[in-house]
Amino acid sequence: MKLYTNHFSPNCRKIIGVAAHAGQSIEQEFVDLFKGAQRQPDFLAINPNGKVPVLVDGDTTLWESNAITCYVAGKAESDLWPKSNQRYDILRWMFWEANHWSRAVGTVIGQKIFNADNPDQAIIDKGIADFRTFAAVLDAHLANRNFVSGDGLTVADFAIAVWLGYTQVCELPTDEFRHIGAWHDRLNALPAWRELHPPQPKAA
Ligand SMILES: N[C@@H](CCC(=O)N[C@@H](CS)C(=O)NCC(=O)O)C(=O)O
Repeated sequence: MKLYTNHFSPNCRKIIGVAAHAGQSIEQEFVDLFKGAQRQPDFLAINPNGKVPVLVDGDTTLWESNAITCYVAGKAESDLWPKSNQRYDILRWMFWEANHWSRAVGTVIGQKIFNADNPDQAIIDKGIADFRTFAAVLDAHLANRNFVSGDGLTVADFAIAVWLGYTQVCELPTDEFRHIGAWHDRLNALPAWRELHPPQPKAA
């Protein structure tokens, strides 16, 4: 099983965290996004969108990080992707993550990391405003539960929480949301989570 990945990418990091927690070994091939490797013909042949992550496992080629995350947990027969109707609730939060949460934080990452030499403050402000809107939804949801879906950890926790690793570099106002903070502390108790060190701009 090979993951085409980049360590700056939160969408890649959610898969690496899930694989580590589920005990699924996964080979990693670095794709240099800063040098445009994602737009080369050999990469476009496995993902015509020109984006990481991409997973290749035998005859299976998958793009879209949340699909890959479920595939990896499923292959490991992990409770992170339970074989029950809870999957629909998990998918609800994965779609929420893809449509709202990741876009808010991703907007800020785009400026602070990928446009670090010339960031657009108006775009950053919009991303932070959107972050506050959706963080309020997540915070209320987590007020009386330990994890995003059901009673235990699932792929949804990894998919959503990975964006909090960018709190410092993106100056996200996460400390305004105490239930999110408590949930993140629970994740930080997990070795597979702690090993996903948040990336720093220009660090690599
Ligand atoms: N919805 C996709 C988003 C993939 C995505 O935006 N990947 C970014 C890195 S996080 C990327 O490859 N950016 C490079 C580019 O767009 O040129 C997923 O969840 O996999």
